[in-house]
Amino acid sequence: MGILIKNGEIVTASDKFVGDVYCDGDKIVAVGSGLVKQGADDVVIDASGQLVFPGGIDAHVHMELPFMGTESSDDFETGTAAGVAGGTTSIIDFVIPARGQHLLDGLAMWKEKAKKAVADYAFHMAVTWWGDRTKSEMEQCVREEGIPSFKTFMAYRGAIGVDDVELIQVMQTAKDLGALVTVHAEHGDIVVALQKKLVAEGKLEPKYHALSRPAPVEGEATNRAIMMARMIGEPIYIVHLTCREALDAVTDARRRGQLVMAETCPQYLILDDSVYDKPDFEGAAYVMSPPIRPKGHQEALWAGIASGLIQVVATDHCPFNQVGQKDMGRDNFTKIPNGAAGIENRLGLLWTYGVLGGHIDVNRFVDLFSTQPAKIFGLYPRKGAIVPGADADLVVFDPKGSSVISAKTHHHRCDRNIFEGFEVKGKVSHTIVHGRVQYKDGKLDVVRGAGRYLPRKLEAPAAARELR
Ligand code: DUC
Ligand code: ZN
Ligand code: ZN
Ligand code: ZN
Repeated sequence: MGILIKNGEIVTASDKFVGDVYCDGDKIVAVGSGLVKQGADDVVIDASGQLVFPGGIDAHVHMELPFMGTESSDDFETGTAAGVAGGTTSIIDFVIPARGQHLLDGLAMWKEKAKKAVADYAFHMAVTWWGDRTKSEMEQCVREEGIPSFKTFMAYRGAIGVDDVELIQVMQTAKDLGALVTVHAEHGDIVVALQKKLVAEGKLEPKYHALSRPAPVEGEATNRAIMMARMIGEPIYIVHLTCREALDAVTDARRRGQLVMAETCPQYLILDDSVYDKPDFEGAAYVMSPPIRPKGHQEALWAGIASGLIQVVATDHCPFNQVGQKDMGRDNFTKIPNGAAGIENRLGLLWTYGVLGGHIDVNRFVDLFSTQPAKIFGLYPRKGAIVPGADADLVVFDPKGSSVISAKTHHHRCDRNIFEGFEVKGKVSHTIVHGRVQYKDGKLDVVRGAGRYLPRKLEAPAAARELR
């Protein structure tokens, strides 16, 4: 059975034209005009007046992550389903072994959890400590498991965070393997010191979370990670960049010709730190790391996108319920699990605030949402492209109409939405995954376990070189 999408405006990272897409089985087989049905039972979608995008790739999510004494509330099934409802058809989750746990033992756990995904998934491997076997296990990740990207945390010292010596070892090993290192850049020791000081002063409410990790904490760590990568001669990818200080470090690196890539997330582009002033512990919903920044940083991030310093908009989807999870920190902000839901809303927010807000054009929208993550992380052109041979993962988007984001109607398994009440323009009319319509007119039709693991390979991080 095939799917024929007729007369849509097909938008890729580089093109925009009215045409048809024909999918057979789980692949795109033809893109052109005047395409006709091949089989009697083919599904035909009239996309006139609508846009057709490659399915979104969220390169930064955490499904059922054991973290801060609890576990993120979306599992691989509910989280990928929420993604499909929001036009995201592939995720890259992070295997995060506990300190002392071997990488491959962590990977085995994540493989088991991910079996219920409804859409395709890949893994980054976090190196959370350095042991005798780390080097050979990193090699096995790259050569046998299809995991050529590693994650390090400069924050969360004492738990999953690494020190500078460990970070250098990861970078050197990744360089030898042709792999890419991604970094959560916050100065972990300073965060701990600031937390202690605030707690000692009796400053315990959610708003102090933000004051315990101010922008210079991120700027310093971003610059330090970039300098270490420069010493080693290894590219680096900064996850969830949130502030001017960190952008400045990226700007300097790029001026030197250093290959530094950066990602940000909708919450850092759209929200400001006034969210932490909400009464009744509601500020806890916005406790994530790095925190939401003061007014001003948002425009700087949009400018960073416009000038090409930032390549990817992901979500850091890591939901925790207000009731039963966030409230563990009711008396102490340092105990509030860090993270929020976002995978379902990435498209609508990036469209509304990015494209309609005049910051990016439609091609750049597709690039940030799908094509760059595919290129940087070794999924292109199987993902992130509308070409014959690519996976039949597509979004048909109706730019007319609008909706209001709410925890009452979202598909995230979470009792809060940090964009509650925000109006987004347009709507996903169809999400096609593996050549099957899995979301249509507001209804999901997904299959638990239908998602496939995506082994990846980097062409000597050169795929990432095409910086714009
Ligand atoms: N930040 C979060 O807010 N949650 C998960 C991990 C992280 O780095
Ligand atoms: Zn092991
Ligand atoms: Zn992080
Ligand atoms: Zn994260």
